[in-house]
Amino acid sequence: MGYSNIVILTGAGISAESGLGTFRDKDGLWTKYDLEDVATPEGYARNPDFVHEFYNARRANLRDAEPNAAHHALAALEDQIDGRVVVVTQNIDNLHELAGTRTLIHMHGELFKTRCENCQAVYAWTEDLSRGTPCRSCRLPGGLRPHVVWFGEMPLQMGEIHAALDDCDLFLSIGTSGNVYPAAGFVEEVRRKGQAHTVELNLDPSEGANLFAEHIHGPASEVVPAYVRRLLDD
Ligand code: BJW
Repeated sequence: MGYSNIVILTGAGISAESGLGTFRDKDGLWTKYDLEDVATPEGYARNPDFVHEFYNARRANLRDAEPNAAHHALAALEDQIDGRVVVVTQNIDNLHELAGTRTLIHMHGELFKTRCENCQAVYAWTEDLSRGTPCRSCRLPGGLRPHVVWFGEMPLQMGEIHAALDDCDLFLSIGTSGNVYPAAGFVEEVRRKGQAHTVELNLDPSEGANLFAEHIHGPASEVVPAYVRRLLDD
């Protein structure tokens, strides 16, 4: 195989076995919450307290979560392969970095960060947030929101992502249902260039499964370490 430029897109499925819920599975977050209420700027403007409660509960969950074998395998791949590995995650959890992944793009933001809508400061935040929490930078209350990307907002670091996709010779998509753009369009972007092998590793076939050249179905904690071993053995 001998790949030297690998881009790996990850989604909620890679963290499912670490105890963090997915969105669109049968017990997923979007079966319990209306995404219009908790994952849009309009929902936040209507009821900021409700949105803070939603993210406070997810922050509390994340404080107890640990990376699983799939996160560790991707970190080992970056360490051991003779080439470049870029992980682009849609997840707002910190499990890739806890496992040791270094080249990481959080395209949908980070749960353990907050952003001030008054002064635009972004900084680490692992505790509860509320409307009254004053910003550490400008000191004003009312401006702190989760540093996450909601529907209708622009995902982060898109220039770096497109550059990595342009150069890659292997594109892996792990644990994502392929419902949310622009991430769901990355495989087509890679295919248009024509130079990369594309592989989906997911519990079930995703929305865009037919766009991938190779499919490996099963729990991420099993299929990802096995695939990484294959890459490192070649
Ligand atoms: C396992 C497993 C195990 C389970 N092992 N696997 C038409 C075309 C193009 C775009 C659009 C369009 N219509 C609308 C849009 C825009 C919109 C969009 O895509 N909407 C769709 C619903 C159609 N996109 C946006 O708005 C994005 N911004 C944008 O496009 O900006 C452009 C722009 C903006 C302004 C002006 C001009 C242009 C932003 C999207 C933001 C998404 N945000 C969320 C919330 C983030 C914060 C938070 O976490 O609360 O991101 S929504 C949610 O979905 C979250 C996720 O990152 C994202 C993707 O979900 P994911 O990871 O795929 O999870 P699931 O649950 O769907 O799937 C899990 C999978 O794992 C399943 O397949 C399982 O089988 C599998 N699995 N257990 C392996 N153990």
